[in-house]
Amino acid sequence: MGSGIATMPPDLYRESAPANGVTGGLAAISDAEAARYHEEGYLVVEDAFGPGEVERALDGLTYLMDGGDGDFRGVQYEPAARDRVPDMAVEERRASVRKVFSFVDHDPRLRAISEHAGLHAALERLIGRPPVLFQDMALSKPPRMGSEKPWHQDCAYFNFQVDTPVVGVWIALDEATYENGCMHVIPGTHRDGPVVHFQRRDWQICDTDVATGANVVVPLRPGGCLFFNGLVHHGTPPNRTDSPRRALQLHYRPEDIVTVTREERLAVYGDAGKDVTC
Ligand SMILES: O=C(O)CCC(=O)C(=O)O
Repeated sequence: MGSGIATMPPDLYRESAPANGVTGGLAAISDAEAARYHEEGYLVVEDAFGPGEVERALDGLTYLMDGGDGDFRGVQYEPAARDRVPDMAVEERRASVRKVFSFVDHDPRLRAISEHAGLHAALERLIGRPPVLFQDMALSKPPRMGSEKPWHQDCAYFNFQVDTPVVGVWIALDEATYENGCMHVIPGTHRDGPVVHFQRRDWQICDTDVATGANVVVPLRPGGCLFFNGLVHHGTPPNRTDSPRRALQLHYRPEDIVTVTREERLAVYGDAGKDVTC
């Protein structure tokens, strides 16, 4: 079996043609865009959120990172910085955050974006039923330190029956570029269903199973967002720049779904008894 400290192959994320986006914000999502989402497994919307909404979301994150809510425990730091966090000055501490999670009940500015009426209308169009938020996080790639999130399917992490229509919403809070680790997706892969994941650099699709030739890169300006199917293959390379790359990632599902046990999920997405040469 491979080790969890495998290094990233050099050509895993290509600077291919950027994904086509819808302009005109969330209201511009029509039946044609919804059909494209179902076909390709993703939809890019430029200017989905305004500068004020982005600024309020960043303020909410800063408040939680700085300990503004004494009950909040959802801050995770980059592994390379973790040991030094207690001795860091506030700016360095903020710049070392990798993830902030489960925040909607701790900050009204972040809750507001998760309940945004235009976002919910768009999600209802994509899901076909009213959306229910079930996971909320902010993903930060600190300058030079922010690490790769290897290619994966998000549904490999959720204990839901395979055909559950899960939609991820990835909202850029900084400009997201190829260089600083923006999203990459492989169109249409959701239609092939679940694939086996391996515990390597993370819980991920085997690098040699990734169809890198079909990779699409998703650069976004702040306030732009990516809707993506819970089964579409996606990943992000490391941040190789001197600027942070911060984003919100919210996951929605319909109200009525069938859940499965962890063991049942791993029987579908896990590598037990399968090709362990990855
Ligand atoms: O924002 C990132 O770097 C990766 C997000 C992602 O794909 C995930 O957390 O599932």
